[in-house]
Amino acid sequence: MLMPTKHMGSLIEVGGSENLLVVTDLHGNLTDFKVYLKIWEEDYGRRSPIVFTGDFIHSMGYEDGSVEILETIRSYYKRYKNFYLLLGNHEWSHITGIDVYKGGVNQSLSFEKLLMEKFGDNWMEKLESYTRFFKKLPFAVKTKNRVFISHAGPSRHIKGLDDIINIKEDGYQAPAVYEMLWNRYGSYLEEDIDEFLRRVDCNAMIVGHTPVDGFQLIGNQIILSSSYSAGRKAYINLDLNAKIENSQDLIPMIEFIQA
Ligand SMILES: [Mn+2]
Repeated sequence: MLMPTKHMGSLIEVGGSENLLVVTDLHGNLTDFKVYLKIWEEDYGRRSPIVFTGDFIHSMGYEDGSVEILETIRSYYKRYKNFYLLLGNHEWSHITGIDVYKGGVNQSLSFEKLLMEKFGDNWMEKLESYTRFFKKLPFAVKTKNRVFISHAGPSRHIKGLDDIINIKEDGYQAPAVYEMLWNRYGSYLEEDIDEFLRRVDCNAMIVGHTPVDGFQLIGNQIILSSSYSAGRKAYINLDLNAKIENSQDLIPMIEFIQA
């Protein structure tokens, strides 16, 4: 039976028969973004769905391509129905007005300065339009073969899939929202991952958010670094028809890019 893709509140249930490409934190790295776009467009002819799991913006020290990335993903999001984007904590900072810092640098403020440079007097309108766009973004993907994909997390405040679907109901500063965007290993343990997976009816989860050497396994969670990483850069070519019983089953689907 071919399960169609469904959008339900802040959750996308991905069905269909093509592989799903999973790409994590770009952080304004235009070079890497173009590599992933090329893979999607040339290797997969745009037939496969692709998901970017948030933190598109805020450079980590290199030339900041945040605006170029945003302009492209926003137009692709409108044009292609299999081009998925999830919210990250760095986009969230512009929705809530709560600044994010990296190495003592206020990245939310740096983003505003970048918009001033690029757009002059129109920078505030541009920021508002980006913020409206960020507010449209869902929080998670669940695949038909039971893989849960989000920017970060899990959160103990999620009791079931409905709590993901309706996660924005209590505003962007609700604990479930905060933890699904900010939690790292340590604020949850392996048993929390398994409990979360039971609650959302999945067998493995993929997150970005924490820079690792390509990927790292934490029980049934894979932390994936596609651009901003602690070494290699990897994406997942997720076979939606494979049986996924745990995170180990996803490892053969990890692909590395040369960068
Ligand atoms: Mn993040």
